[in-house]
Amino acid sequence: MINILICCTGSVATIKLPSLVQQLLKTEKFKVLIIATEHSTKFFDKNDIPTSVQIYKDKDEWTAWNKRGDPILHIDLGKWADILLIAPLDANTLAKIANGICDNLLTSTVRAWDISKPLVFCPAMNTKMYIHPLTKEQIEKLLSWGYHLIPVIEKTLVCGDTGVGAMAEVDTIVSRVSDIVKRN
Ligand code: PCO
Repeated sequence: MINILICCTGSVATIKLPSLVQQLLKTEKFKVLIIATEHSTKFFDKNDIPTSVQIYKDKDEWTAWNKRGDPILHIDLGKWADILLIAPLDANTLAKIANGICDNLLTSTVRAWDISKPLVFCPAMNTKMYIHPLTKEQIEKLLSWGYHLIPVIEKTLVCGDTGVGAMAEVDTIVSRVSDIVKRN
């Protein structure tokens, strides 16, 4: 089995999280854990995620540690995972990762990631944010570290705008992730 750690952020594309988890489990290749940022929890109902899949949030980092020797969650989750999948990666977290900021459980786990293991990211954001030159600059930085990009697609977004910025389809993500683990 391959341990996959899904990290989701505050993009509306997090509504696809239950379907992403379901499709990954269906392949019978993956054990799944989730890190959800505070804002991402607005976009899914934890009852739509199988109970076998634990969901970690920021507060878990601080309840897990009281004294020397206690688990340090962002390190332990990184050690557990064979592959890290950030889906969706919103503009804010993309900017944080590109600049080394680690101010929550998700970004701390990414900051401590062993880059010899695969990290896959699926951006999702409004078209105006996506076409801003900052996005390209930051994505290129992640690519220069060997991280794998699953590009955005063009469609009518939840806000009504039509353009680039939507997260790749779940089927595309699952098949790319399967290819990447086969190669590693
Ligand atoms: C923020 N927009 C986003 C764009 C991400 N949107 C998407 C798609 C989904 C529905 O097909 C939500 C997956 O529209 O990826 O965060 C303001 S419009």
